[in-house]
Amino acid sequence: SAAPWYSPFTANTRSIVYGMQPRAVQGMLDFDFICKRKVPSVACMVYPFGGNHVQKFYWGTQETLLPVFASMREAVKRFPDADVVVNFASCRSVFESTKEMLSYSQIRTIAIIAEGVPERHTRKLINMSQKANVTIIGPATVGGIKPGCFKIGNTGGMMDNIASSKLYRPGSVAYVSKSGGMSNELNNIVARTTDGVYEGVAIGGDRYPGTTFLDHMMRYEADPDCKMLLLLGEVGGVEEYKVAEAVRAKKITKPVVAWCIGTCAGMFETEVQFGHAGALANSDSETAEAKNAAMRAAGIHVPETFEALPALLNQVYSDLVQRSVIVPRPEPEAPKIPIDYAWAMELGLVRKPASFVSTICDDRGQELLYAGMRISDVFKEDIGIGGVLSLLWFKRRLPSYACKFIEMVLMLTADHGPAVSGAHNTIVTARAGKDLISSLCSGLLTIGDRFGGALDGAADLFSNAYDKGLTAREFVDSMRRQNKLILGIGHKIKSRTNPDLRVSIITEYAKKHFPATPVLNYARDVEAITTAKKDNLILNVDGAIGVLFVDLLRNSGAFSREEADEYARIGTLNGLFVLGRSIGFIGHYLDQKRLKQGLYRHPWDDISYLNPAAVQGGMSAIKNDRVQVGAS
Ligand code: Q5B
Repeated sequence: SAAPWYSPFTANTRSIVYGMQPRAVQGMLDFDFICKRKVPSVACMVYPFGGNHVQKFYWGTQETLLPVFASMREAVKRFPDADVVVNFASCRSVFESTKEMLSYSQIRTIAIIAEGVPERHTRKLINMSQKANVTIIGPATVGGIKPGCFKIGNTGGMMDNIASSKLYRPGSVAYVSKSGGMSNELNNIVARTTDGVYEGVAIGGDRYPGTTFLDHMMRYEADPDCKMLLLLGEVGGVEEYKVAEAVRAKKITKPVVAWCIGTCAGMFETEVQFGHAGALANSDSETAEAKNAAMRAAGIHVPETFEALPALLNQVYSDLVQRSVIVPRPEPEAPKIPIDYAWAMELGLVRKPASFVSTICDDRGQELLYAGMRISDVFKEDIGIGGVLSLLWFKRRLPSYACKFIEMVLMLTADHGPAVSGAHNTIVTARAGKDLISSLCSGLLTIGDRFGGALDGAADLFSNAYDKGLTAREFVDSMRRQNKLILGIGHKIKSRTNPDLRVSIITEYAKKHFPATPVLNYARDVEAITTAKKDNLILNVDGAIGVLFVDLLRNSGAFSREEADEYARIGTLNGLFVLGRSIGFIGHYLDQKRLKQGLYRHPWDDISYLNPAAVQGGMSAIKNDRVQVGAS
């Protein structure tokens, strides 16, 4: 059954929130939850941009979805039980949107939050709402609250505020004020001096509020569950006189406590415009002093000062209790308030082990930090890509010769033509129509012990043999005995007679700038033995970089021996080849795309199709011939 006229908000009230205001909606749902409402007070939202969709909210500690409609028409059609609209439209669009809301007969109450609504618009809306018998609260208001039933938007502030003023259960005192901020103060005072708030409305600070003090006082008078009325007026306007008149005429018979703020205005030599648009006394009768006196004369309980208001409230309340007009109810257990994790963190109330630990880069502050170095300093100090790599890989600045060495490595390894395994795969993948990242990954996945990924292995083998004190000959022999290839030795096309200039460049640089190169020297001794066997068993580019990096880690003074060993162990050095060669692979990908190369298919004449039977029989490969299954 429909709620009585004096009670626009009940525990079953359903509303539509107009505007994308997730914080306000969450506040309303949190309020509902601690009031133990059965269904959320917000049925849906209306947001004209972005189409119909759903938004996620908390219902207590669980999550729930609320529909968002692009039009008011659809919202009212889908939720015919929604009779309240909380209108968050801006002052520019609030007139049109409220007009539309007034055209739906199911809407009985509209709260207008916007400030700065043109007075001519407000007056038109008031006129229309009166004809449609719709209650408008606002404009320029936070709204209102009815404990246990309904909270308009952001009224009451944070949930801890709401809980400390016991707004989760009804009391006996209903108030009306202009200011939303002051209504928070009233919530607090009423909770401390009486059995609590029954309902509170802030009508807004504009000169023409949608509903007046008297409108709400008359509702409270009619509502049997409300036992005591409280009015917080302010300087400017004559609304308080209307309430005084209603009391004098016995239209309001319940005890009223009232105070009109702005009594300090008399201390100023000229008229003072207080915060609200309507808070300016245009005549003596509009001063707070005059209005307080008139209300007192009409029989309203008016304290001498605002500070005396709590005591007076308590006195009037106690009298009602004594006369059994109010029978205090047992205090329910204070509800547990679910608190957002982010907020609890900020308050220092919770902790949790982080899922990730990260120590190299911090993007949270105003400036990005690489291992603690501000990105602006990275450029100011011109540390180059070698410096950036040393920060992000080693978490420290390395001496400039080391940064230069890193940059040389990246430049030397950037490419070695289209024939090498990785570039070949990148090219084939690009020609299969794949994108840059797929083609790059295809090339990178080729890198391993045999191609380009021998740096870590070489560093490990050579430095271990060196540390054990094996002679180069003993090392080579022990590898042969184990039937193992020496990583970092050997090249498909480079040899003693066709030396790899990349190796000469990087080793010459190291000889000149590194404090010492013992592992490189050892590798050179090994190379002398392997090249004596076969001309192409040179210290190759992977091997040279691998052993030189060990020398750098061990002798630069930037790392402890433990750190140096760890970096070699965890795959750092292959990372150098991967990083450098990515430049070339991307180049090959772009080259193929530019050349609009079609799908690659390997030619038959370059594949030996061998008959399995023939292979078993020890016959040699049959080239360029179709294999006959079972043929001998
Ligand atoms: N023998 C590189 O082999 C290659 C031996 C060895 C002892 C060895 C081979 C090898 C270790 C892995 C390594 C990095 C496959 C290479 C790179 C980047 C690149 C690539 C580019 C770029 C070459 C002939 C005889 C046999 C073998 C013996 C060979 N290697 N003995 N230690 N390491 N090296 N990879 O020429 O008695 O006749 O049976 O695996 O360091 O990837 O440009 O292409 O920038 O992109 O095919 O530079 O050395 O020689 O296998 O026919 O062997 O020498 O046991 O002896 P080959 P094979 P035997 S740099």
